[in-house]
Amino acid sequence: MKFWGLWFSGCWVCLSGIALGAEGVKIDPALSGPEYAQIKPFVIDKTEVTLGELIHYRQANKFKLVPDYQHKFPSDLSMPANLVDWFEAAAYCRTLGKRLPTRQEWELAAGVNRTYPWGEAPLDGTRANLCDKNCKTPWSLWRISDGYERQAPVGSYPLGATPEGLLDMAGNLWEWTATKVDGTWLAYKDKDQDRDDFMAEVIIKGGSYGSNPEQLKNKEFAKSPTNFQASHVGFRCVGEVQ
Ligand SMILES: [Ca+2]
Repeated sequence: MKFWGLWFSGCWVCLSGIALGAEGVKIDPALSGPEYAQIKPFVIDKTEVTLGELIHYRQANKFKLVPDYQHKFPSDLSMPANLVDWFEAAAYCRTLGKRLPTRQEWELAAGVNRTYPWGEAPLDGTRANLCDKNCKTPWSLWRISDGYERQAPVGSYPLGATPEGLLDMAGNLWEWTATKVDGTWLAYKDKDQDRDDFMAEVIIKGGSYGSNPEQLKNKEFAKSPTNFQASHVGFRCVGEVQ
């Protein structure tokens, strides 16, 4: 137990020094075209939520930390939070007065009029963390190195930013949305969640360190069961603008 205490006291030191995903970027949907004018402006986290932020949240909410916790996560607290199911991600956002983005909000933030978050320039190891030569799969891109086999610290690829400054919208981790595969919104209901919601599948966006370039395009998506905890799925939150 002493080890855990030491580790977490170190965590607080680290927390003061990492880029927090809570730093937000305002998106005005109307700027993307009149067809989006019905969507209200929103603020979206600049980065994926970090491991440090998730640990802070779990400590504050007295989550029971299992003994193998450390082994499931990398020790760098600026890494993106992962192994987080949809409900915990939504609860985290709720705690901050925010929520998970809808698919449409996420795509507006990534850019509906461009191929990648940064525009049309082809992918290389400076713009996103994807399945490069370090990835060691049959679809690895042997001519590209992004420097990481798996996750990278959030914000490691500034050349991959959107014009507004959003980072890792392509790659690093897939990101939860609040949109089910049938296109309807999945509401987070704290302790009164509908039983069917635990069996639902939602849209995830952006691709991950294990993805090919096609999956990192703004319009692409995948789907995931809400109760899935995966090392390649993380999240960021959005806040509504008053
Ligand atoms: Ca991402």
